[in-house]
Amino acid sequence: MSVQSFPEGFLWGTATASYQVEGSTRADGRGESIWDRFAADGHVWNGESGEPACDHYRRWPEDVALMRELGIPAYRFSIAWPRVFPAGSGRPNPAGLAFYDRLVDGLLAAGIEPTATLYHWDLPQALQEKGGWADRATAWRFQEYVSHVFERLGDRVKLWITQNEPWVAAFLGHARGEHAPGLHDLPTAVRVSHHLLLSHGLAVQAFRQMGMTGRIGITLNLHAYAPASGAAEDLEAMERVRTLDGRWFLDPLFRGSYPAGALAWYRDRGAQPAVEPDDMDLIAQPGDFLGINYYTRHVVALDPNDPLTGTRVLPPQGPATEMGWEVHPQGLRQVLRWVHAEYLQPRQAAQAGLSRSPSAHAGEPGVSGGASDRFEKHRSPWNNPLPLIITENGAAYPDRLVEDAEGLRVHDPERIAYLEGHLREARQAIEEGVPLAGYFAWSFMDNFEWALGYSRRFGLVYVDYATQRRIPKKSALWYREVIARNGLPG
Ligand code: NCW
Repeated sequence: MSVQSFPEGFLWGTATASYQVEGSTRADGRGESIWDRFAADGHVWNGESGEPACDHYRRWPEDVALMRELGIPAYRFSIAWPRVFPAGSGRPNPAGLAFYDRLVDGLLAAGIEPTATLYHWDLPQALQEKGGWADRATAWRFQEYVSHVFERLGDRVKLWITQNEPWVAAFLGHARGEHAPGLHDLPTAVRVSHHLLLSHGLAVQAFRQMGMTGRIGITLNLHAYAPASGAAEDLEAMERVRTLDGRWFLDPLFRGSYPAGALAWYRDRGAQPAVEPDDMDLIAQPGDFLGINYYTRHVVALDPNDPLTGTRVLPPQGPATEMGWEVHPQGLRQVLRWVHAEYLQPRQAAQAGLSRSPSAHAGEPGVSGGASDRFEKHRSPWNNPLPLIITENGAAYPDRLVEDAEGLRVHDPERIAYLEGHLREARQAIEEGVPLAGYFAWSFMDNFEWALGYSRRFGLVYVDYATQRRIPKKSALWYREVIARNGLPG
């Protein structure tokens, strides 16, 4: 059979996040998080919460064994800040970090590359009470927390993600009120977005100062866009929303400034980031990779009634997932190419023009980029100065458990088609010169889908919540083949 191969060294994985899978929200001294509070206040579908989720806190050995069986080379998990610092700062809780210590050792023993996200939305509630991410000081509390984590796990974790989807944390959490802490205040959301970026910069700074040998980057959620019509106003709406969502984070990270149009848009609405001297330099420090979560395309129309962006996203015309998100694999390639051309290439050109790079790791990736043996072995694509990694991509469908002659099964052809379509586009982007180094499917298993509770299943592995039994879906078996071949059937 012919195979459409991925580059040697391409990193295949699956992803989860602490609050979505762990459960045990009160075990071993864990503090309350903003999501515990948001759920307790009744903001989640059907009154659900992250308890017990997938009971991953206790069942992780079984989960790691299953990953191994499924041939998954890397596992992206997130660390719950309230386990490590129950009050957000001050005294660390040794039992909290001990959990991640065991998990990391268990993964390595199974030959699985641990990939840690430092913030996937579960802020300690104690810090929320002091202002949360709207308070600049939270970025420094984050730096203390992550420094402690680097100290303890940095000898074994070689791939780190600072912030997951800061747009979602800032705007869904503080302007749209759909996520914790459930605020409806645009000026707060804009302040928060700056402090999230600042916290990323402070984490990178600590990572470098501590001489860590892994790689660190941030993960953004990026959509593809199309205008609802050829009318100038829809084109303008599309560009505006691309700027408010994507460029709002990419420009500070890669160019050291917020986009002027977005600043003006927010200023007209009484909102602005509280930028202090040196903030932008901290934020723009080069990372070692950029993580991209891609799920869908937004077809955008002007909508003067929308107070936040003055636009709206049209309902999908074609196939959509159970999230109501349009299935648009071509958009993944568009996003990868766009980020590469608009942000990665200009930065590399600028760095090539400097006689000495300001960053210790930028010149000789794969050498000073410091990598585990797994990465060291491979020359490509990890030796690109700034590779991209798809840190999430996947789909929710209404999966049903069926019993046939072979036992319990979940047939999920739509998810397989979704993943295959997106992987074909990712591979095409690589052919076209995009330095894509890895792909993590969201998610390893069904889990707590935030405000939608357990009503959406993104997993490659089905979770029967009544028994906590795990049943690999057909898509998991399909993914195992893709990984084993390092490619798709031709
Ligand atoms: S909700 C969301 N997700 C899902 C979640 O399970 C995961 O933790 C996240 O990283 C799957 O991937 C991410 N993202 C929120 C996107 C919301 C888009 C809303 C657009 C409104 C205009």
